[in-house]
Amino acid sequence: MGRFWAVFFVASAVIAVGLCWVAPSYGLWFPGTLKGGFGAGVAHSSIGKKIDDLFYLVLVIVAVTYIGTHAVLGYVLWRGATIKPEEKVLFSHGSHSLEVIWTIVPAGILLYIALYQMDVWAAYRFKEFSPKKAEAVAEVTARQFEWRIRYPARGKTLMPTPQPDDVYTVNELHVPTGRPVSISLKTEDVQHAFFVPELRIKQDAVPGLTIPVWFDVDEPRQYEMVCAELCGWGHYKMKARLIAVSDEDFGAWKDKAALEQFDDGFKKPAE
Ligand SMILES: [Cu+2]
Repeated sequence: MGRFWAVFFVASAVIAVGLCWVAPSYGLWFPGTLKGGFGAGVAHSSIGKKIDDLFYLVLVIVAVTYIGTHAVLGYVLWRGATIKPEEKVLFSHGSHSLEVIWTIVPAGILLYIALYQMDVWAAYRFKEFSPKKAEAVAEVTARQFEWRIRYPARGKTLMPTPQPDDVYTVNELHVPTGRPVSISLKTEDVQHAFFVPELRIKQDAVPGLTIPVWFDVDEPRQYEMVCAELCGWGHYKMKARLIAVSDEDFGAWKDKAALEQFDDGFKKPAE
């Protein structure tokens, strides 16, 4: 039976690494465009790519540790299972130097990760380090159970309070691609979380706060936008779309949306 467990623990490590290796080609990895091969599910924002790099760094460290510990575990189990009756068994009360090593090494690794990720964290979360020219494109207000979005009219800047010529959408956030933009995230009731998996952008919406969230989108297409905070019975319904389009299309969409919104049914919109 001892041999079984020795093989089991070594095999589990090999299978886990193998699964991680092939998962991207089957789309069982990060959410993103499925192109097959390694790198499937690439992030579609610049900060998302940096977050993925951090993920891979941690994954490699964890994988090496995991394989190492399982190899040692397998070896010890195998030796125990195959020991001959005449062989002497070694009794040990622990090793002080080993204890010191496996305390200092993980502490060093943790410290390294903590320092290494600081730039990404700062660029993602701190206003001073986020792109200065990120245009405030919309105010996104979460409520049970939908997203209400308010945009300034074309050529105007987003004001903290609603303006008469603002444009509104529900569950559809339109943004231009290729440049940093920001949204003002709010909630009308409980705590929600704004999450666009393919951009790796996630931010809680906290009652009483207006939180700026910046990102850029590299490819014009539709992305899934969901609520990532269990916010009530209809949480599952807070599935929306982030529609990224080129700069010209964004302006044109806004004009069209404004015309439709302010159409009073009497005067036809100008051709
Ligand atoms: Cu929600």
